[in-house]
Amino acid sequence: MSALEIREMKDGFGAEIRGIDLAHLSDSDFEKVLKTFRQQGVVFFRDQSLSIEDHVEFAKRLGPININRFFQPVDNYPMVAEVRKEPDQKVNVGGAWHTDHSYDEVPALGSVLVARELPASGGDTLFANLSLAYEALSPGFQEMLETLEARHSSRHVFGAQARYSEEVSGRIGNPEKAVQDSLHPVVIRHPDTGRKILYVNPGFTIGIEGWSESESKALLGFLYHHAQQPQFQVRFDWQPGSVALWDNRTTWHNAVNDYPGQRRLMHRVTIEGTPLQ
Ligand SMILES: O=C(O)CCC(=O)C(=O)O
Ligand SMILES: [Fe+2]
Repeated sequence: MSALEIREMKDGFGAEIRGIDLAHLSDSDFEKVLKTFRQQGVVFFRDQSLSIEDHVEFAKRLGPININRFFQPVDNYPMVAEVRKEPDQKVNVGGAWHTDHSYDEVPALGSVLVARELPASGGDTLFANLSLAYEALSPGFQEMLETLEARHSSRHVFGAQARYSEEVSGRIGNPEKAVQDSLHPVVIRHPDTGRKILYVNPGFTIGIEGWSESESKALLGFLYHHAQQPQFQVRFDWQPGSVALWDNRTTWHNAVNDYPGQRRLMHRVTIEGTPLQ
């Protein structure tokens, strides 16, 4: 008998899964984790003791690994990205609402983030559910959004002209690889569940295709304001042994930067996605 226990955090968004060891997960428990993950968009685990190898092995059960071209990897583990903030560093990685990899033609499915070193307090991560945000809009407005496409880019964040790498103390590299833009529908369907998702984000979306800059700004500004409402969010307080698995299509995330003078170190493994529809 499995002791797996699922505690939903908000109706339809976010769940803590207890009573399992991710390093020794049976196939039937893995299926339950996968099902919950697809329904909830983000799932959390407590009290794990994953080695770096265990972390990679768990992520591989979800799909092929995507090696992020901008993040510094952990020494000898190219598949594991370091999300590090040192005590003297002011800006953190991911400290504003965004969706990882939306600048790619085929954006990553999601990531498994493992806490390695935490500040005494603070350093939570916020997640927003973009299906809930979409579903709260009026039908006529939803219909209009479904006719649109948006352009996404990595240049303004990871490119040579961007100041982000400097701000995060050189923890981001390879600016010459920040040359891809991609075009995605403003409303996508989740590849596994078919549920509709509002797929624009403040980090990487640069405009609505065919619209002027001011028109784009007005619409995106409204959508961001709408999606950032607390009823679409959950907040995760990291403890030693905590692990998060999020879906990049359904969710945004935002790493709260409220622990000045302290170190925070996370390990991230990212999983390849499938083409968006
Ligand atoms: O450090 C975190 O909580 C998340 C940082 C982030 O944006 C990421 O790992 O993609
Ligand atoms: Fe991120």
